[in-house]
Amino acid sequence: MAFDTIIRGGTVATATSTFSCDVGIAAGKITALGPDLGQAAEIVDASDMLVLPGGIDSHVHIAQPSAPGIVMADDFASGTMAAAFGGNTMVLPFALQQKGESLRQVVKDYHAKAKDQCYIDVSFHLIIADVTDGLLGQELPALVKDGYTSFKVFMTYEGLALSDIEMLKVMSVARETGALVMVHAENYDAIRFLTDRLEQAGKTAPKYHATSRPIPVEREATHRAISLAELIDVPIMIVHVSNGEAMEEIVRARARGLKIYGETCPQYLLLTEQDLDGLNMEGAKYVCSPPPRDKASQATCWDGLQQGIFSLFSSDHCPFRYDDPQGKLLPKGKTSFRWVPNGIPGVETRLPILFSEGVGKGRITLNEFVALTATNHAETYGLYPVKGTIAVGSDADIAIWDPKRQVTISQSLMHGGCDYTPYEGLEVTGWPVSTMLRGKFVVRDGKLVGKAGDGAYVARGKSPLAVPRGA
Ligand code: DUC
Ligand code: ZN
Ligand code: ZN
Repeated sequence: MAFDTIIRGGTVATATSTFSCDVGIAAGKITALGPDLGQAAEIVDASDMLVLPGGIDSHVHIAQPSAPGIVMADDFASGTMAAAFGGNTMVLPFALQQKGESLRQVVKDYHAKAKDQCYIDVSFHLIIADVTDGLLGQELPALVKDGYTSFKVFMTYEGLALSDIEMLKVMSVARETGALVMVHAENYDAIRFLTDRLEQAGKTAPKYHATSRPIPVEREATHRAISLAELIDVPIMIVHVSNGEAMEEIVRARARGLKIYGETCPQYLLLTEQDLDGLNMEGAKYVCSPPPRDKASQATCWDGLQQGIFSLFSSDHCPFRYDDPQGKLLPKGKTSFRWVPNGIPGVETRLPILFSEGVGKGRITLNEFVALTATNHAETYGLYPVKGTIAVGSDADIAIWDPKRQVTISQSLMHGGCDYTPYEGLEVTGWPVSTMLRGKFVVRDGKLVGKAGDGAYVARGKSPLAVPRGA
C-alpha cells in the first residue's frame, strides 16, 4: 500500500489556504494531498474536523535552572506531554547559560535532560549570560554551525542582564554567523530603582510586581535593543511584547526599513495587571515579565496580530507550581514580589485560546491562526518546510481539531507539572482532539497514546529572517 495512514475527509488549513482533501502519510512524511487517496493500512476519519499543522511553540521554558530554592514545574516529559495535549508537535525551549558556565557544556547537559523524555519534537535556543571572548570567538559560532541558530539575550535580571556593549558583541556574532537574536526588553536599572522604592514604602505584595516594571521600562529597552541592532545591521526578534508603546517602537523601526520582528503571548491578550491583585499570595499566580497590562494594551496586541506586526504567538510557558515553597510560595516571595518566581504556564492552552478568541470571534482568519501558531515559527527558526505546514514532503506533524467543541479551561484538564492554570474558567470553543507526530499519534481522541522518547531533538537551519539588510 502506498500509505501507512490516510486522514480522510477533513478540512485542511495551511497559512495560506483552506481546502477539503485526504492527507496521505508514509514513513512519517506527508506524501500526498488529494480528494480521494484510496486505501491505507489505517484510515483516520476526520469528517467535520479541521486538519492543521501541529502547533510549534517557539518560546517555552522547560527544566530551566532558576534562583536557589526554586524549581520549574515541568521537565521534558511533563512539558512536552502537556504541549501535545494542547495540539503542538514541537516546542523550542532554552538552554540557559549561567555565569562561568561553558555554553557547549550547558547544551550537553540540556540534551541529557531531554534524552528519551520528549513526547513531541524539540529544538533548543541558547540563552547567553556570560559574554566572554571564548564564547564570542569560538563557542557561539561553533554552536550556530551545529544547528543552534537562535539565542536569547536579557536586558534585565540579576546574573542574566547584558550591558549594551555585551549586547552589541553578541549581535555582532549573530550578524557574522547568520543567527537570530531574541531580546527580552526591560530596563534592569529602572526595575531595580522602582523595586527598591516600592519596598521602602512597604509595597511588597505580588501586585507591585507590575508597578515595578511599567510600560516605559519595556518601551525604553525595546527602543534601545532596536537601536543597537540598527548599529550592527542585524535582524532581531523582540519577544513577549505586552503593550502598544513597545509595539510602536517595532512599527517605527520597520518604517525605517529595519528587520525587527515581534512576538506576543496569551497573557497579553487575556490577563491584566488586576489579576496580580489577589487575596494573600494569589496574585503570584500571574507574576510574569513583562507583566500583563490593561484592556487597552490587550486591544493593541490584538491589532498587532491582525496587522502582522507580531508574526509569532507563543506561550512563554514558564511554569512554577503555586502551592509549593519551591514555586510561587517561595518563603522569600512572601516578603517581597522581588523574589516571586517570574513566569506562568501556558503551553497547553495557547492554541485553544487563540483559536477561540481569535478565529472564533472573527479577529483573525483560520489561515492567520496557522501562521501565527505554526508556520511562522518554523520559518523564523529555520525549520520550514520540514515543519510548520501541511505539504507533500513535510513531516506528518498534524493536529486534528474539533472546531465546535466547547471546553471550560480548568486545571483538572491540564497535563503538565504545574498545579494551576491562569485561565481557569475561561470558556473556549474549538479544541485539538488528536495530535500526530511524524505520522504517529501522540494524543488520540483526547487520550495519550504516545510515549516519552517518541519526540526527537531537531537541529535547525539558519533563519531566512536573520539575513542582514547589508547596510
Ligand atoms: N522571560 C521569559 O521569557 N520567560 C519567563 C520569564 C521572563 O522574564
Ligand atoms: Zn523573557
Ligand atoms: Zn520566556
